[in-house]
Amino acid sequence: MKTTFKKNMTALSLGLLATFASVQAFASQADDITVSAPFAREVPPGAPASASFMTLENHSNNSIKVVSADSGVAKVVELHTHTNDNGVMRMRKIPFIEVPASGKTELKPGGLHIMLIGPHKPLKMGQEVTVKLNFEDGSSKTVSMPVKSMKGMMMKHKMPMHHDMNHEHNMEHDQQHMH
Ligand SMILES: [Cu+2]
Repeated sequence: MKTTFKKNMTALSLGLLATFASVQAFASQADDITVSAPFAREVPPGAPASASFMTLENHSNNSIKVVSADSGVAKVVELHTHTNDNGVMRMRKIPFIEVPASGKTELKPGGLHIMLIGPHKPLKMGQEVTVKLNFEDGSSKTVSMPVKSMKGMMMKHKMPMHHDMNHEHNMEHDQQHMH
């Protein structure tokens, strides 16, 4: 269906093309991704890093990769995942975060996340920060999100429902919980 539409488009004037391009005809990967429930983790002064979490939903029939991210709040921004190394949670940098065709990828504590290394200032609950997601096709999406405290979430971690929130981010960096 898309192919037919594109063929027809070539017959149209450049002016029309420009008009359509801004809508749906040549949807970028950024247009095909919606972001829900984004937030960044509150960190105290001097903390080596924070992280951003969100759910990415892909509305296209092709898988889409986030290949990098930027943010004004930290010196370095990396895509990370956690691995369980004989019971020790470690995180490592990964080259991309993939969102399957017509599927969802959840970035959450203990799993995939966007690492905000070297925050320029403490991230305080109630602040709003932005993180820019860069996709494989060169398009990007700027996501605005609140800063949230994870202390409440951490305290619930003995409940089975919240099992996957056990593992704080900085375990590899400092081998201890932040609070
Ligand atoms: Cu990390």
